[in-house]
Amino acid sequence: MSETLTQRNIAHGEATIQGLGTRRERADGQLKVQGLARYAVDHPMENLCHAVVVQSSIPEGEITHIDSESARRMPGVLAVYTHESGLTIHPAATFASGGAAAQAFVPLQGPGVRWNGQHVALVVAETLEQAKAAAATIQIEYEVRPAIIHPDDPLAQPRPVDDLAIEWGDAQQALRDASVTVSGVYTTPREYNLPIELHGCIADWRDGAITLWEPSQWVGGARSVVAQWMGIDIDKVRVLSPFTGGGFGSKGGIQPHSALACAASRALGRPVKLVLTRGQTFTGFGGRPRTRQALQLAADSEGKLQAIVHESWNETARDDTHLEPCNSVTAIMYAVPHFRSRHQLVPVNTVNPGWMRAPGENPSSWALEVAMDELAYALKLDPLALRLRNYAGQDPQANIPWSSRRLREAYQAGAQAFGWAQRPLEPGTLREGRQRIGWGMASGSYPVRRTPGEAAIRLNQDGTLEVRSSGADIGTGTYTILAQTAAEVLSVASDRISVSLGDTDLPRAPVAGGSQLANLLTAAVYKTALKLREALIALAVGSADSPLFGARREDVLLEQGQLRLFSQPGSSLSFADLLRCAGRDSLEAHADTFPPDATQQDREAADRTSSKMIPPTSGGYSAHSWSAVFVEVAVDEDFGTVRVRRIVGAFDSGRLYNPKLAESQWIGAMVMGIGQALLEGGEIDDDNGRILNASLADYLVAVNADIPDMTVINVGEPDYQASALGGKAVGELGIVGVAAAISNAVFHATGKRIRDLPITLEKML
Ligand code: MCN
Ligand code: MOS
Repeated sequence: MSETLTQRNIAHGEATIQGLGTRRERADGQLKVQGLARYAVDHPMENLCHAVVVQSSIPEGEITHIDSESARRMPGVLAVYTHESGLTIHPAATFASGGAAAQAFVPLQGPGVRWNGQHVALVVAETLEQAKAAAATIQIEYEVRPAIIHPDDPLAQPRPVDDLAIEWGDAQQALRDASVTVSGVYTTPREYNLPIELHGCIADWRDGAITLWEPSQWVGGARSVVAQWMGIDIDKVRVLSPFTGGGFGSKGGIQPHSALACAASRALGRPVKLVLTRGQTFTGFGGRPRTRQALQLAADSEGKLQAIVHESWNETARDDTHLEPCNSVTAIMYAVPHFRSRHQLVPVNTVNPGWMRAPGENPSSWALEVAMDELAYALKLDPLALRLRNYAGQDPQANIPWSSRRLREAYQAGAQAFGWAQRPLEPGTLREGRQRIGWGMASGSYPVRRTPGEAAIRLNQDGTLEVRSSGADIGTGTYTILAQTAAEVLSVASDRISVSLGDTDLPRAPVAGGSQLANLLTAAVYKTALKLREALIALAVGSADSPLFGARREDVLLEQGQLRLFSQPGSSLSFADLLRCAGRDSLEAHADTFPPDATQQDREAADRTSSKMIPPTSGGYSAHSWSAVFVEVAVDEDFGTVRVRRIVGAFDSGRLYNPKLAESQWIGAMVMGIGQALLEGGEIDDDNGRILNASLADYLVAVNADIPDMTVINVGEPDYQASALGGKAVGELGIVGVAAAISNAVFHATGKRIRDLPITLEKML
């Protein structure tokens, strides 16, 4: 820290505390940019060997022969594993069945192939180069069977999802009676999670126990899956993930390649490193599935919604289930008297799709918010006015009040910052030379989940504090906000507080998924810090050698890392001195946010299974974050290229624990939304199910040059019905609605309605 900065912090007293609500820099930021943060596969290990995965080249059938003889004879090769080599991996419970594995698939347990790019062999060698060279010589023969590549294949067998059948009123009748109706079919392609850090791990089996360095959004879940895969007791598994270079959902459940690393390490008695190549990540795990939504909206002549009818599907794997709940926003966004929605799963020959930032909410708002735009034009109404006219004052599905809904404020603040009032109603009227200009908007939301967790804080002999939790920081800011939480309660400068995360030896935490972790862990740490505070005061007044001995507890105060009496500003005692007077090496507090009647089993389950995730409507209020997104696009008349020129997002995520980090989450998510709208889409060969653009050169994500002027506005206020400290969901909210706002802006520019993502230039011509 520079001299001047230190002096300024001292001069401004509480600036050094940096409690909740402060725009504190990322605590791990310097480590990351200096290369000092150690990622899973960078962990130094003696005697490490390297594994390379071989993937199938057919979408459906059976392996009849694998010729791995020459690979086995190559220099440095330690083993080649196939379905014939007896590497046993047991199935583990998946998220879809309340567990924590991303996929039901366990590799190398049989000759069957269900998708192109399935793991079918593993080569382990002394060096990575040797393993790669050997893997390249493996020859596989298949008996190929007919595959179902596209959900529209007449042989596909859609399965209805009863849990997602939502209905109130008589929507069909209302549709027939309404004066204005619109209908459309809205589709999204396969989209892929492409965090910068590849999926890879180091597995180290020794003496009947395993340690796994694994980039993870949830070490607790990963540990329980590894125990199931290996058929060992959960106490024999430790998973570490102090740093994760992004996941966007794909590291929420541990993926099957990690089972291979664990099993190979056990078989060889050596630590094994296995990293999927970027290409292999497209089929080693799934991103967002293809979705299709047919929507019908009906309104009266005033623009009051009368009915929404919604039919949707998402593709899933043939032997597995990934549910993308396409109606999650459709059912709650607007006040509508008649509603009907049905969702189906369509099994195809693909790796099981998975979570990708706002699974469900993202496609749901894509379709709904474009359809609302279409309805606005049909009614000759401003799209924002239409939304305000149908504002839902309470949750129309659950029929309970919102915990808070500052969506009206988001509309207003966003519209004002954008200059929405200047927008001409007619499409195709704004232009600059050969550029057609368009303005579009959309709303978004994301639920607040309330899963419990635990935390610990330790005061060390030297007066430093350590906050401990197994929860993850995947680039979001967990390290930073947990230090801020403890800093606030204990009145200690946040840089005197270290935070340890991402290790199953630390207190239990649920998945950093569903944008829930910040609320849960700040609450757990807050409670723990209060407990530690009480313990410090008790020690100060109860230790004979303490200058505060004999004082009343309520007269003692914590200030700037010291304890003192209210009445005597000069009477201070540092934490380190307190420990010394009390003859203690350290002092530790534990607390949790489980309900008081939670059993040991409940506590364990929360950290091992997904069945304990608590829905947004528990507790009598419906808790969601809300957003309004406004976009300006320019569409080139000659080339059909669409550029986003500016984007304004206004967000209600309740109270922000660190506005700087929350804003950067919203911005990052809006960037991803721009990629989704204009660039991203898996190209799948309909003959063989191969992903044709499985590389970062061919699968385009938004880069700096695609990103315009961005403005984010916070309209949230503390919401203590939603969470203990008043915050709501942040991480996924920012992507929701962005693609719809861009499509709506494209229509406003050109009069051309694009209902099929991404909005590429050939669709514009
Ligand atoms: N925050 C805040 N105030 C709140 C809530 C959150 O200031 N009321 C800030 C904090 O800095 C917190 C961050 O926002 O660390 C995210 O908090 P939260 O919304 O609780 O999300 P999680 O911590 O559960 O993180 C997971 C979430 C998800 S589900 C995806 S997907 C996603 C996302 O975070 N993936 C990401 N953001 C990501 N950001 C990065 N860099 N990389 C990913 O893979
Ligand atoms: Mo986020 S897709 O819920 O990990």
